[in-house]
This record gives sequence, structure tokens and C-alpha cells, in this order.
Amino acid sequence: MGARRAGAWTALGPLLWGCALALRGGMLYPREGPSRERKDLDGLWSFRADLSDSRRLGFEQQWYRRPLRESGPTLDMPVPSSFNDVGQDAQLRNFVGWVWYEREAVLPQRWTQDLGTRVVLRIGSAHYYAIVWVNGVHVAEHEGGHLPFEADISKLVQSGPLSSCRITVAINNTLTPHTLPPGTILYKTDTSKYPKGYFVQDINFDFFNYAGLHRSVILYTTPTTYIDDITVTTGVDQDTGLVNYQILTQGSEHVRLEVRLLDAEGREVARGTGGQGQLQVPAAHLWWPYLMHEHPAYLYSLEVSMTAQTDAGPVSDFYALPVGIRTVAVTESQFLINGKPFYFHGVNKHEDADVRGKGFDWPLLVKDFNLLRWLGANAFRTSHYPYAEEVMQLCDRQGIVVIDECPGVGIVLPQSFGNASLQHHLRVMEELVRRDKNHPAVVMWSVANEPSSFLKPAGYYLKTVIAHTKALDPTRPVTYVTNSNYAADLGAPYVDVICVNSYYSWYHDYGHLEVVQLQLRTQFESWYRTYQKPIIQSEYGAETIAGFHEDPPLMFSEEYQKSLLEQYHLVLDQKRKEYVVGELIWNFADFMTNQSPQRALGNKKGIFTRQRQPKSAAFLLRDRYWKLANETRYHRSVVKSQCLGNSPFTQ
Ligand code: GCB
Repeated sequence: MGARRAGAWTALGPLLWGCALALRGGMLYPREGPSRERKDLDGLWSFRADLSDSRRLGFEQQWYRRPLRESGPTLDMPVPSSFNDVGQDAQLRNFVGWVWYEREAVLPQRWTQDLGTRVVLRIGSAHYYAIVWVNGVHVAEHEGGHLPFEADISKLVQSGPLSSCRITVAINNTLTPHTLPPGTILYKTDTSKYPKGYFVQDINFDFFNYAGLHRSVILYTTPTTYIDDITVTTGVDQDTGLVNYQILTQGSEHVRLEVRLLDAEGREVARGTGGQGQLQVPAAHLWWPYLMHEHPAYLYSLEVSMTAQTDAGPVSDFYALPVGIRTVAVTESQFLINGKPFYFHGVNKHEDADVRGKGFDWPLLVKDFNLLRWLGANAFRTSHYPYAEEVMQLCDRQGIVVIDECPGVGIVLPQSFGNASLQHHLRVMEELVRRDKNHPAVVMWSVANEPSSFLKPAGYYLKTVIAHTKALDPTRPVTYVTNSNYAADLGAPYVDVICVNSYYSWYHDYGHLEVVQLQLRTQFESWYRTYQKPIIQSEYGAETIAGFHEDPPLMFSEEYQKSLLEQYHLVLDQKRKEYVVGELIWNFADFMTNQSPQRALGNKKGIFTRQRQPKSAAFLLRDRYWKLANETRYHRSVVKSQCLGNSPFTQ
């Protein structure tokens, strides 16, 4: 129960930040303001899958040179959305290779004529590999489907009498042993069984490899001298909040920076100047998780104003960043937020829904958050890849704590632990930390889910990714999620928290609920005895077809899911008094997977259906989570008033 690592992630100050980042440039979320405009390109795009045998016809014929419709027939394709499920065509649903998106964007006159304006094209997510052209000119390439990338297109759109530009994006969803997540293309060469050239995409993860433009495509502007990145870390000294900031600018050496911190009512509580410093906030309102405080999720606003003298005259830029003041620390047996023990009672999610696949959708997002609050969940893990920025923003605003996971899922083949994979994995962590570092809701990074951590090269690989992540962000603990045996796990010595997945009485001893307690107890005790680190039960659950009922419980029935959960809860209730610091159900909702004899229209371990309707287990979990919330609350009145005040549901 010691405090060996306590404080390791608190208030280390801004100087440590950013120094290890190899990436150039920031990735601030595009916000409108006095010096910035934004134009969303959501809606219908032209679309064409390259169905040629080689999948390279689009490049051979240079489809980006002319409007896509001139190269052949195109479809209307919604953005954001996966392309797989919107059509009636099995070939498109299961397509592997290059698809082409195109859209004409009308530009405000000032954007094309004012040379002091910088025009940026930003793609929130293109899965998996993307090449982008504007008016036929190559402007960007990006690998990895879950993180944003940008291109400065000012020169292109300001080079002639243009009032619009044509944006073409070619996207390839092929996964190889060196992508993240990895996959393998299997060529089936037995011509007595398969047609010539036949291949399939093989993957070692359990969700459908949806593809396309999954998040918004945005055009936005800044001045040509501009605020490029802001990094904030926070600490607490007695009741004074400490806000360390570091600001990077581009475009001129001679800039003046002023920062003001405003409280939620818009009153200035601190101010400073220069590119880095510390603001002190007396009697600070801390950012607390949902259900942990009377006023959770308190956000300040850090207003950064830049002025610069340039050859073209004075320039100013402005960016307002939401800031939550909080600390995170880990001891041998506790996870502390603002110095108080925090118990994760939450879910694992997926970005997944009917029709749109992994496409971002506001109604779905709000529905999911209403369900989380209804459940009394205080946390989720972004299994198994970074979620949309808007999701993270809502977590900040509602106090939902996040374990932020990178797409390191299905890393099981020896060749996926080589140097090419490692270098890419390090870069993905840089992109993830760059994007999500300022979210108070993010309390821990997860660098992988269930890698083959018992393989020899996995030890070095995981150690390196964890060390790199800690160098990028010394303010948060780092973990990965394991399903290995405690004695064989080569990465566990390097993590701060042990996250372990287990499926007793589901994948092992199926049907035998009577062994769950013994096996789970053995699991916890072995891991703790070996590593003396706090443990999160990061997955557990049972496949359940909504509407199937069997009593006594049988597998796949709602009763079995409930009983299995109850068995887990009995042990969790003992061990959470010792060193278990969280439980995350697998899964929040049913989700689509590859077709296989083990999956009936996808993975059915959701406590909600894919359409977000509750199975019986949702009510069980709701009772439990509210009980847990009541135990950890500060005042008896807190939970009730939060529930009544902020949610349409009452207890
Ligand atoms: C796991 C994986 C998750 C799967 C789940 C299952 O351990 O982490 O991606 O979906 O098990 O249902 O098999």
C-alpha cells in the first residue's frame, strides 16, 4: 500500500513537454475566432472504388487530374461515414484496396485573395492510408486511420482567380504486418478453389475493418503568422491551481504572446505573457470526474493572443483552449485523481453503428453519453484506437475519464514486432499525444491491446513504446492491456497500471459459472504478487443475443450474461478494497466484426444492442455503478443531485 510512485505524473511543468516530439507542427482543433474561420465539408462526396485487378488503375489513369466523374461512374458517398454499409453491394462492403473520394469546395473570396491568410485542409480521419490532392496537386499523405492530418493549401488556392478547389482523397484500407493495427493479405493460389488473383484481408482483431473518411473534412484559416500549438499541464499546491503553458508559433520570430485564464463565468483569474510560464489560480476549481464531486468537469478557458510585426504589417491571432486543473498519480495500489482514490467503473466502447460504421455522428455521440450517465459510468477506454476529437471534448465537459488507447491492437505476429512496426508505433503515439495531451479527461495512455507480450521481441518493443510515451508526456501513467499469463508477460515491468482482460466461463470453461470466482481471484493475486501495481479488469463479459432467455442460465442468454457479471462482481468487491482500481465491461454495445462461425452478425457482448437498447445486464450494471458511485461520493447529496440536475433520469 506504499506511495512509491505517488506524484510521478503531477505538475512536472512545461519544460519537459514537447522536447521529444519528432513531429513538426501542432494539431490544435480548428476553432472559429476573431482571426480564424472554418468551413466544414461534411455532406455528399463523389466516390469510386478502384475495382481493377491491380487496384492501381486510378494512379495509372491519374484520376486526381480531372473531376472523378470523367474517369468513370461515381457514387454519392456521405462524409463522415464508412463506405462499407451504405450501399447494397457486397463487393463494396468487403472491398480491399484504393477508393477515391472527391469534392468541390467553394471558397470565400478573402481566402483566395488575401495573402495574409493561411488556408489549411484538415482531415479528421481517413482509414487507413490516404493521399490527398487539391486541384490535381499532391498536398498530403498520411498513414493511420484514427488521427487527424493537415495540409497548408494557401499557395494553391491563392495562385489564380479561383473561387473553388477540387479535393481528391485516395484511401487504401489494406493492413499489413507493419500497419497499426496490423493485418495480412492472404493470396489464395489454389485455382481449383479460388479464381485467379484471389486474396482476402486477414486480421487478428475483433472488429470490422471499416474504412473511408470517418470524420469531418474541414477547411480553416489562420493568419500566416499564427499560434501553432499549445501545451498545458496542471498541478495543485494547497488550494492554488497551477497551469503551466507552452505556446509555439509559426511565421515570424517577432511575436508577442499574452495569455489569460478565464473561469467558467468568463472572469479573468490569471494572466501571463510569453511563450511559456505558469499561471497560479488561488482557490482553484479542480476538474473532477463525474460522480466524484458536486461540481464535476470544471473547465477554465486559456485565451492565447498573439501579435506580430511582419513585413506586411501587424498580424494577430487568437486561440481559446479549454483547461481542466487536475492531477493524476499512481501508487502501488491506488489510482489518484486530485490526490483522491479513483475507481474506474465504466465501459469499453467502439466507434460503431448501423449504416455509418465508424463514421462520426452527433446524435449517436449524445445518445452514448446519455447512456453512460444513465449507467453511472465514470470512465471508458477508447478500445482499440483513438476516438474522434469531439468525443474527447465531451468527456472533458461531462467529467467522463478516458484511458486513451492507440490502434495497437492485434499485434500478434513476430514480424509485427520488428523495427518498421516499432518506428510507426512510436510515431502514432506522438500523433496521439500531440492531439489529446490537453484533455483533462485523459488520465492514462494505453499503447496496445493484447499484443503477444510473451514473445521475445515483445519485451523490447513494449518497453520502447512505453518509454517513448512517457518521454512525450511525463504527466500521465502509461499502460497496455494484456491477456497474457502474468509470469510470461514481458511488458508488465514497464507499465504503471496492470490492465488485464479475462473471459472466465466464456472462452474457457464455457458454461461453468461456478469456476469464475476462483479463477478471477487467482488472476488478481498472481498479478499483484508479481508486480505490486494497481490492477484494472480492463475487459470481461459474455456474448448475449438480446431477447434470448434461459433460466437456469445458458450461454448467449441474457440470464447468462447477468450471472457471469455477478460472479465477477463478487471478486471485484473484495479486491477493490485492496489494489483493484477499476472494472470496464466488454462491451458498451454490440458491434460489427468480420464474419465467422463465432460471431452472429458481430460481437454481441454489448450490455446495449447495436441500436443502443438495454439488455438485462445493463440494469444490473446500472445498479452496481450507482452503488459504487454512492460509496465513493464526497457527500450523500452529491450523486442524487447530479443525477437529477444533469440527467433526464432519476434514481
Ligand atoms: C478481447 C479483445 C476484444 C474482443 C473481445 C471478445 O480480448 O480485446 O477486442 O472483442 O476480447 O469479445 O472476444
